Order: sequence, then C-alpha cells, then structure tokens
Amino acid sequence: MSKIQRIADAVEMGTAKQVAVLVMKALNEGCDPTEILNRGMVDAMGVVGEKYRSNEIFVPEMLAAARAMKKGVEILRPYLATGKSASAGKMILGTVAGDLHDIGKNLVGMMIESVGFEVIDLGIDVPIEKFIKAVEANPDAILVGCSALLTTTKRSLRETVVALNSQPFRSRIKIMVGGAPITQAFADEIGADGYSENAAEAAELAKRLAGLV
Ligand code: B1M
Repeated sequence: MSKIQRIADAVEMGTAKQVAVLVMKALNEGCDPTEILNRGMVDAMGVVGEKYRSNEIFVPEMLAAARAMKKGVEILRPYLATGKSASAGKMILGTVAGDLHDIGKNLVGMMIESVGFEVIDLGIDVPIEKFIKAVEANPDAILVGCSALLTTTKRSLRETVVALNSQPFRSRIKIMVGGAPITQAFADEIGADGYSENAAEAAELAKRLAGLV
C-alpha cells in the first residue's frame, strides 16, 4: 500500500494520531505536500462524505475524520504556505451562519496567506453582523471571503452577500465566495465579485480581485 493511501485510510478511520505520524513520515521521505493534501486527505474526505450519504457511517465518524484531517493539515501548513510577507492586503474570512464546516475554509485561508495576504478568520457559523463589524473595524480590509458547505446555508450566504452589498464600505471591498454547493452562476446571482472551486484557485482569485495580477 502506498504512503498516500495509508494517510487516506487513517483519515477515513478518523485516527488523528496516526495521520500525524504518517504525514510526518511521508514528508521526511520526500512526498509532495500538495499530493499528501489532495490525494491523501481531500480525496479521503470525499469518500467519508459518500459513506455518510449512503448511511455507512454517521456524524461521529464524520467528525473524527474531520479532526484527523485537521491534524494532518496542521503538520502540512508550513510546507504549503510559502511564508511570503503579508503585504498583498487584508482579508476577512468566515463560514456563514448556520454552517459548522471549516476544513475547506481553513485551507482557503492558508493558501491566501501563502500568497501574501493577512487573513482575519472569523471562524464558523458567522452571523452577518459579525462580517459587517469586522470590515468596519478593519478599514484596510480589501477582501471578504464567505464559505458555505450546505445546500441549506446557500440562503445564509446569499443574505450575507446581500447585506454586505448594501453597506457604505462596499466600494472598498471585493467579495469572494465558495464551498461545495456554490457555483459561479450562484455567486453572480447573489452579487459576489468572485467564486472559486478550490483553495488553490481561491488564492489566484484573491490576487486578481486585489488587482495584483
Ligand atoms: Co457535513 N455535510 N454535515 N460535517 N460534511 C457534507 C458537506 C455533506 C456533503 C455530506 C454528505 O451528505 N455527503 C452534507 C451536505 C449535503 C448538502 O447540504 N448538500 C453534510 C451534512 C448533511 C452535514 C450535517 C447536516 C449532518 C447532520 O448533522 N445530520 C451537519 C451540518 C452541521 C452544520 O454545519 N450546521 C454536518 C456536520 C459535519 C461535521 C461537523 C461532522 C463535519 C465538519 C467538521 C469541520 O469542518 N470541522 C462534517 C464533514 C467533515 C463533512 C464532509 C464529509 C467533508 C467536508 C470537508 O471538510 N471536505 C462533507 C462531504 C464532502 O465534502 N465530501 C460533508 C474537504 C474540504 C477540503 O472540502 O469543504 O468542499 P470543501 O472545501 C473546498 C471547496 O469547497 C472550496 O475550497 C476548499 C478547499 O479546496 N471552498 C472555497 C470552500 N470554501 C471556500 C471559500 C472560498 C473559495 C473556495 O472563497 C471564500
């Protein structure tokens, strides 16, 4: 069995300590950090999602897998982030109200930091007012990123973007959105400035929206 497959199995099993050991080992043996992340962990979470959908596993197992992936991402973080100085601008980021998923949002934050932005992460289940207050409290913020993972929280994402769009600070910020049920068409419909499908694209989009490329 390959090293990457062992990591994927440990993520699926939700054994965080084993994930930590296997990720360290794979890095020491020269595996590509992006490959570990995508093939070892993101793909494994896809399998976990499928198993949940077909009632093979339930929420506690899904939670254990999420904890295991987070442990692996913690170890990968210094290898994925390039450590460029934070000079590209400031971003406010959060998962919208009603939604507790944060692995994807955290990866997006990490990738955006790695291209030089300072990211203020408001966390999960972020009410509209908290996004607004954060932008007001950070007059140098130029980007707001909102993540939504549930079909049911697409509505919350819409309400958040609509509320941000009506604020006096709107002209100084760009809003980017993402998450598994979100599409470019939905982003356009709710009045966001940009959408990206994954964390790597999110970093490129952030640079574009900030006028850096
Ligand atoms: Co939940 N969950 N979950 N869950 N969960 C999904 C999303 C689901 C698809 C599983 C399934 O049914 N197959 C399903 C949603 C169905 C739907 O709405 N269409 C689901 C459900 C139903 C639920 C609950 C309702 C279950 C229940 O309680 N009955 C519940 C809801 C809780 C809530 O939020 N209110 C729930 C709970 C949970 C846990 C807490 C147990 C746990 C989350 C733990 C955590 O995040 N800390 C969990 C997990 C782990 C998942 C799955 C298995 C994995 C999510 C994940 O981390 N993916 C997920 C199934 C799946 O995705 N295959 C599932 C890996 C991650 C890297 O990908 O998050 O898509 P993703 O992020 C990507 C892109 O989307 C994009 O870039 C990221 C990185 O490449 N992206 C952005 C994300 N945000 C972005 C923002 C951007 C740009 C790009 O700009 C700002």
